[in-house]
Amino acid sequence: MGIVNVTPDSFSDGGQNLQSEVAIAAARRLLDEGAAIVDVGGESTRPGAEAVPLDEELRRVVPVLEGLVGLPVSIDTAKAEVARRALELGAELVNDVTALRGEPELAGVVADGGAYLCLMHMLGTPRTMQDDPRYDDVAGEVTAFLEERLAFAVAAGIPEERICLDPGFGFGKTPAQNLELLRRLDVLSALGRPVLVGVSRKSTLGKLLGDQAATTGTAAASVGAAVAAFERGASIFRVHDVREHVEALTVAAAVAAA
Ligand code: HH2
Repeated sequence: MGIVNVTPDSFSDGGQNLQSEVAIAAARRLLDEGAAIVDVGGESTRPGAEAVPLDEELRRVVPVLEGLVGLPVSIDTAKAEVARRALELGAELVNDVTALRGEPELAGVVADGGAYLCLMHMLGTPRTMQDDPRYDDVAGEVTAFLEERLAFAVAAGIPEERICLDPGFGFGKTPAQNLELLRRLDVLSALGRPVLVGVSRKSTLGKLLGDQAATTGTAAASVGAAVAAFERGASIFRVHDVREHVEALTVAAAVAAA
């Protein structure tokens, strides 16, 4: 899954794709590099980010979605109306970092549109999530949360076969908690739904490489984390650097299958 952030303030690529023609070209490039789908988002969820009003989010993403009709697209939104417009324009998957807790109507939009859905774990909100997050057992608690959200989504009419689960790296987790969650990803994989991971360029990676003030990580560090996630059952990788991940994961998958 290639990332296309149509925002002024995303943590690693903010402002790059604000013009819709630039975002459309970026999305096409990610697909050429081997992405199976591109995830278009108009609201940053980086730590401390403010919510974006509906009008502004639509203004950012609709022209990009119009330029990608016929191509495999996911919409990264927690807003029912943004998802509805995206599905009308051919998006196949709704990637909701609030796991259907943001807007109750979103579940019906996904069900009625016959779309795929990603449910992600987050502790708190982007504004507050990095204020001293605590867990007794991070892998168990994240898995229990996603199991409950999966049941909620199914009860709202979304077929279970259309739902993937994401532990939400960096969303209310310290670097140590992110690493433990990654090491114990098999606990989430055991639920039997496809696991999506978004570790790409996240600050935990930069901190691991020695910069305690890092807000991003490198492409090579991201690939290392993705391979570790693959080995623990992840099958969908939300990434900025598609070519590097496709190459590395092709090799990791060949080793697993040999
Ligand atoms: N991470 C971000 C945004 N959306 N969706 C899922 N399912 N999983 C993630 O880990 C995830 C996500 C944050 O990364 P990015 O889009 O690069 O930055 P920003 O939120 O600042 O736009």
